[in-house]
Amino acid sequence: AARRSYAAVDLGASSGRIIVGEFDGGAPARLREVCRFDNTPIRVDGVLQWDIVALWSAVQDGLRSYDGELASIGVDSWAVDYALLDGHGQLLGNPVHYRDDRTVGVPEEVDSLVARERLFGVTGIQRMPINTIYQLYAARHSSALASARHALLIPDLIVHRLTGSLGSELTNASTTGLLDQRRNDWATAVFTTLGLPTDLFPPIVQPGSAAGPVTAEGTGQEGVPVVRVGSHDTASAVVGVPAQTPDFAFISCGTWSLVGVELPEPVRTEEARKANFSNELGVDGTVRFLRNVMGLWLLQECLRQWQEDGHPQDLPTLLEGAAQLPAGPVVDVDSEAFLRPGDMPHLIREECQRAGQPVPEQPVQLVRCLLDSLAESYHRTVRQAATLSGKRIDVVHLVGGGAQNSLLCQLTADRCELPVIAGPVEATALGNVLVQARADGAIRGGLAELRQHVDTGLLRRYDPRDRR
Ligand code: LFR
Repeated sequence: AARRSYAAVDLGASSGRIIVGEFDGGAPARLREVCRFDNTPIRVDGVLQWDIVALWSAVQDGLRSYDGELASIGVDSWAVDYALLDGHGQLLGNPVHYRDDRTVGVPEEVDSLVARERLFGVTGIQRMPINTIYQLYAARHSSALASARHALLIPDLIVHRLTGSLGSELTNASTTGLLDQRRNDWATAVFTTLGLPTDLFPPIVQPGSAAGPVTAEGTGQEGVPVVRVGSHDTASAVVGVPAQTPDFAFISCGTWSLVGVELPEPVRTEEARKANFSNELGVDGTVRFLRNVMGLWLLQECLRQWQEDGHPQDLPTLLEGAAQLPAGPVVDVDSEAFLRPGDMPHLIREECQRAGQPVPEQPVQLVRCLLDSLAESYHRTVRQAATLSGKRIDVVHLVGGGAQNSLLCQLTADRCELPVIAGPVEATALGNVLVQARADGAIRGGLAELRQHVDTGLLRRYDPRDRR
């Protein structure tokens, strides 16, 4: 068969990349990185925001630099954040970063308008200050919102810039806390109760559907079709999980760690709500029943702080050292204390102190502490996901950047007492191109078949070590 190439534009909280997946009829897909760029949030007038102009320019440059022929382009990105557009489709400023402190105390305010039980019963989403619902409520009196005609989630914004097409892709819309999962449509009653315009977000569109050809100048790809993929990066990452059995748990490990199981139906029970689980919608009508765990953010922020303090650390050296240490103190990584940018080493030490644990002083001890703490949270969440959903779990797939961290993978296998299959690192881009290739007719089948196109050469297995 002729070779077909699909570009995944994958924007993460700390970096973006464009990866081209090539299919020539046989498995597996071949991935080729076209470009990679930093995504560095900026603070303007005290507000933490995404530098959307820089991101868009990087996407344009990256697409233009690709010299082959593309069958289509798909875009995925992090969830919950949105950009505002006026009636002419012009951007009304940068999207605010979900870690900005405008959401402090907001979930509690919203509780008094919509009961938590009811909101979970409608939206199925874990209560986190970062959710779109809380961000929008915090912004309800802003002048930007007053002059806005549309709100677009980040990948939908990039698709709009590429094609001019307006839509809210389903998987990412499900993370907002504003989607009625019983109808897979916007929860208009919730918008109204919160005093938000009900037509702010464009209508829901399905992953796998066409968004139209590229019309944007400066991309060198005018006319190439844009396909809506699982535009929530986690939705695409889980498509890219190389599962060989339905009985798997996943950890999509980047800036965040999304830990859970794939189900045919949501679990919106009181127990699930109390355990703060989310039912995120996936490709092909699947549900990711998961919890957001704080993830490598803790490590990224420690490294940033040490750099800022004039004591830059070499990560490989730290990880080697941390592997030699015995297990030490463990903190609750999901504490809101860690959510926003700050002096992470200090915050972790404070948390240890509060919990009456030994305080990790050296960077290497801190790294060991946060990796043990992540592994502990992964273990707890995998176990809860199984209990709350009744699903059996034989293996844990750890995908994303964290799959490169062999100490984290091993500690996870040890704590979960399950084998961990680590990789692919670029599962998100892979899931993105798999959905495009299927829409194009180059590959066929359901998720189980798509997953056969993962290159097993990219995987590494970690077995749990005996605990003495
Ligand atoms: C991962 C992710 C998570 C989401 C968080 C914030 O990149 O998309 O799924 O909860 O970022 O958007």
